[in-house]
Amino acid sequence: MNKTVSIIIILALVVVLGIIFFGGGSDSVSAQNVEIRDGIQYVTVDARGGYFPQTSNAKAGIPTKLIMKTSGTFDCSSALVIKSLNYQNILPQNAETEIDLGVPKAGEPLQGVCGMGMYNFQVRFN
Ligand SMILES: [Cu+2]
Repeated sequence: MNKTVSIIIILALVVVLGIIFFGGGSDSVSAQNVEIRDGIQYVTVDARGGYFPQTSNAKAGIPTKLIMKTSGTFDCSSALVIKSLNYQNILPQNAETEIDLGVPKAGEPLQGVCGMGMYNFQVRFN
């Protein structure tokens, strides 16, 4: 009897922990690619067959750099256009390309598109 009770308690704990981890995880999907190091905010976007995550949430009012990460990127997501920065570049196939975003203002999201306008991503600043 005691064994059964402890098994049930362990199972319940596993379920609760799972909800905490996975529930919290899905909520912070776009926050995982944003980090602040030495007062500089880095937003990392993967470019390969599109841009991931498609929407990132970052803080406004902090010097910010966009890191475009390619790995074996042979498709047109390597042809990056950011109109608001007058930025147009072919990203190397395997690299982390740093793009200075200055100090973004709240409510002015950054939009990136591929050269063909097929894939896009945005970084929101709050
Ligand atoms: Cu494209």
